[in-house]
Amino acid sequence: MMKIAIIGAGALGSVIGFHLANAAEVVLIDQWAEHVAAINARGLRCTRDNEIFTRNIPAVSDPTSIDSIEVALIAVKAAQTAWAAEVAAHLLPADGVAYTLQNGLGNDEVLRLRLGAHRVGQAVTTLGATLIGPGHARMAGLGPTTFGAAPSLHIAYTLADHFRIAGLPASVSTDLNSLVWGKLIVNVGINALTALLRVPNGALANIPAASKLVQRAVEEAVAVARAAGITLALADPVAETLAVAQTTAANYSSMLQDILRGAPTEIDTINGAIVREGQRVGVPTPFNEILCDLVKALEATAPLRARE
Ligand code: KPL
Repeated sequence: MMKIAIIGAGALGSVIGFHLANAAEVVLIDQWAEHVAAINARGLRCTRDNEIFTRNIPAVSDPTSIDSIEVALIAVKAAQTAWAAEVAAHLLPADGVAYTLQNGLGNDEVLRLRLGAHRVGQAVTTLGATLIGPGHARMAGLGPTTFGAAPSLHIAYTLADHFRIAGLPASVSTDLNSLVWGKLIVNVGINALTALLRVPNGALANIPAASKLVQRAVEEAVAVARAAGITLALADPVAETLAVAQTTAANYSSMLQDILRGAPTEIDTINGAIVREGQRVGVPTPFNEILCDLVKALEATAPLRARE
């Protein structure tokens, strides 16, 4: 059986690990000690369609005791990517590959710097997941996962096969960049606004004043993508972003979840990436700049928040 380490067992990592344990030998690695202790004591719980399932999967915070890992799936938040790169460097053999499933732009570069380009792959997932509490995740939507063909077509197909055997839809693409940007644009439109407005995703699709803000964020990002020569996998990016908000209507976006638990957000790799790319290709991005500043101010003012 293939031995896979999931580095970052938050909402996404836990849901993937839970399913993948059907098809592979899985070990979960996470810095949150209470979560790791709960998984080892009571098993990893996963709520799916209002039913709770439990599976015994080993979890550790300190990866030094683990060996013979063939592939690492990176599912940490952007702020922990450098840590994840160190862990992967320790765990993987010379020909082992780390695939990042993270949101936004730039995480793959952090991994490449530590592991080398020949050992880093990227995947785009539209799986929806929420962490309910220590040791317990909820599958919020069974969207497909696409693995990039680089750096190893063989490993990409092997991972996609393992996902499918585990009940998670998956495929391989030679044109991952357009999917990476497609997902980025959806996150640009949904994540910061749901965090700032403190609403589930559906509010952005159903309340015209909020949909208008999604449109502004997305249109700027699309202009940057076009100037950067990216072929987008989305035919109508604003409509498709609003459609994702509708199909995930009850979901709290990952950025809203970060804000609610007082954790750093991924604003720099999402809206911040649009601002940086915009500067590089000469496209102004004032609306995304303001979203970045507002989310950073939201993070920094958390201890002072007025309560009812
Ligand atoms: O990817 C997401 C996220 O929350 O990060 C979406 C698609 C917006 C679903 O919540």
